[in-house]
Amino acid sequence: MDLQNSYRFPGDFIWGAATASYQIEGAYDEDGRGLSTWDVFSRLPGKVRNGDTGDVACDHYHRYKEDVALMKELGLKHYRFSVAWPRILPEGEGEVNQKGLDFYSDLVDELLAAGIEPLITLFHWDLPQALQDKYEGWGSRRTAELFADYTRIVVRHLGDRVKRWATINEIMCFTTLAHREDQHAPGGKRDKAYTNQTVHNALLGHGMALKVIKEECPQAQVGIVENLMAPWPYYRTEEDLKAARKAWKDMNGQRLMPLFTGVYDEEAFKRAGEPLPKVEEGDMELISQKMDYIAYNYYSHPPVRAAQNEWGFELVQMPEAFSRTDMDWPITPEALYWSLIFTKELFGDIPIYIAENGMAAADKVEEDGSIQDGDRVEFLRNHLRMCHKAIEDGVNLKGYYVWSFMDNFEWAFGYSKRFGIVRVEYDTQKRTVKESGRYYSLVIKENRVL
Ligand code: GCO
Repeated sequence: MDLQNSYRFPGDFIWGAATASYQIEGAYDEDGRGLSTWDVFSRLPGKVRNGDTGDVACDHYHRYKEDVALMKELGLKHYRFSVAWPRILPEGEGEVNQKGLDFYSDLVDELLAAGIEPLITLFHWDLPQALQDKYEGWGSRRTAELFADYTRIVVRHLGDRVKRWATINEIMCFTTLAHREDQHAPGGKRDKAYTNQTVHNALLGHGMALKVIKEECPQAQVGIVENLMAPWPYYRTEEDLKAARKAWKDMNGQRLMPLFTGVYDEEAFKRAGEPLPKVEEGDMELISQKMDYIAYNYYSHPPVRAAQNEWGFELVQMPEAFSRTDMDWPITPEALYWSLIFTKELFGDIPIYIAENGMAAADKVEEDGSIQDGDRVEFLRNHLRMCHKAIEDGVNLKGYYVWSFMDNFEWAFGYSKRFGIVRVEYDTQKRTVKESGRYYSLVIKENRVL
């Protein structure tokens, strides 16, 4: 058995880890940072488990040097993080906060000095509260325009050193989940017409920002990060495969079809009984500008099988005892493989990054202080095998960023869920590399699944 050559990845494969500003930075009112919608939402009673907030989080704002040193120790070559808009523009527009820019500039320098290449997400949900108050946030086109202005400021400042950019992370979470389920900031249940308009305005913001980045830095690699709905064939039969393909297109269509084709899938809206958003002239051209890559966050998805109903498919619910993460999400690596295949079928050879993948586990600290998170090791191994298989089958998968570099504020779940390959002790801010961190480190070093 030639271990060295089994599950080996291409030489230029991107191995990284990901985080997001509100989840790790803390220092919520320091150095001129304005409030974000998450600062406000997390303070509303009952919205976040245990009343947790991101006020301190992992205190990364003060400890970024230590964190970058740890990344280097682990051999990470790439790091995805997000910039907090309210650090740069406390009011969302108008006066620029130099100290906010300095923080990210120093972070980028620290990373580059450690041989780690940054991928910056410009919006990972922490909208300046001022824009929510003044314009209803993403309910208004104005926010899309201001997002482009903010993007220009950040890219002018960091674009000489940062080559990879993601405009927006997971549109559904701060639009649909926020306004239908009231689970995410800014919250407040709204009707479908409003919700669909927030999705459109966010897509527009993506398009406007992409244009700005290309104007400022023509060489930059720019894309968007979407949470992948990943229906996959329950059985490997032609019928189930056809059903899964259809389900995949239907479920991701609201965002991926306009991004790739410049049109909304009217049929899909009709079937779901949903109003199409109001679109102005030129919007769809902006939204569908060519991206350099598409990035997915993938965690879990049930399979589908063929069904005699109006959809042509039905979801197969996994049994209660099926293996699940600490979020209660079934562990379904096969779904990732099929989504990569369907992307190739629908959108051709556009480079793909997995911008997040990982699991929450109820980690236990052993007596010797170590964290033997074998469940997370197994999770990573099985998902990486699927990535490898997809590449073998011709998919242009270019990179993988594990979620997350360290335990952090898991939105409505507060600090109760741990996704890190590094443990954070919140009372002391002590970092400890978990077994999964060591495993991932070795994967990177050997460029193969171990
Ligand atoms: C997400 C987010 C992350 C989450 C992770 C785990 O994009 O949903 O980008 O912030 O923490 O997905 O739920």
